[in-house]
Amino acid sequence: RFKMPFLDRSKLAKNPVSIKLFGIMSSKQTTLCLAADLTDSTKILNLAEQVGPYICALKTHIDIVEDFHPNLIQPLKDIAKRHNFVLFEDRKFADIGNTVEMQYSKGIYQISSWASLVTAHSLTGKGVLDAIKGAPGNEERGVFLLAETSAAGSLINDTYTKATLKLTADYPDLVSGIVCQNPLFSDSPGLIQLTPGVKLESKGDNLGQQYNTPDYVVIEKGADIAVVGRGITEAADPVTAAKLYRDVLWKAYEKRIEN
Ligand code: UP6
Repeated sequence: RFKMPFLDRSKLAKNPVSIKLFGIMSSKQTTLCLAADLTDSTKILNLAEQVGPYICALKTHIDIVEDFHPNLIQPLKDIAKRHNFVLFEDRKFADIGNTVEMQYSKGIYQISSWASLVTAHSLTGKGVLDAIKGAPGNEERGVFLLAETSAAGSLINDTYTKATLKLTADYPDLVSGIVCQNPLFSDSPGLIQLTPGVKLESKGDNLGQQYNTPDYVVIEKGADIAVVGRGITEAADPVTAAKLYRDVLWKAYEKRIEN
């Protein structure tokens, strides 16, 4: 678990999006990434606008949007710019490089043209990263590699996790950080630990999601950015919930760097 403040770590980061993220986290005092897992474009835009002040990143699963039209992208980008957060498409690329290059830059979503951040599995090895690195699109791009998941019964084992970290080391300019549940990379403070499966009420769902509380993931498990989806989207008042998660997560971060 890193005790070094984000601003000091940003000086050690090599990926431009992680440098930007560390800056946003410090200036807005938020480590909250909203998982905007909604299937309606207007609802996504409204939520993004309302919680914008409290988040450092907005994570999408763009392929679940039922009324998707490319027109969604510009207003989303405008909101992200106005509220100073990063657009993050959780595509979890996992195919051969050539296919990933097309999935990342082509089709109706053209992810590389708007998402500064994407997730990828390390399963198929370096081809995924080479593809994302070389594909046309935004100059500014970063990848979060999955080294662990929050899912019960996940097939990822220790060898896979370690090999993922090794792969990361070969792409310092491209990889922003790691999606994981434990502090795995104490030797690389420039990387960001992104931890999903976070909820104040840490009871899972009926499809294997496992939750931990904000305090636990930040203080005990070293999360830098916490991903919160249903804890916010399904709250009676999502805006109040987002503010609450932001406050609790930031206090936990301050406590971690103090000790
Ligand atoms: N996510 C996980 N666990 C992982 C990786 N990614 O939950 O190991 C993603 C899910 C979802 C979000 O795809 O978008 O984080 C969690 O949402 P929730 O808070 O509503 O469970």
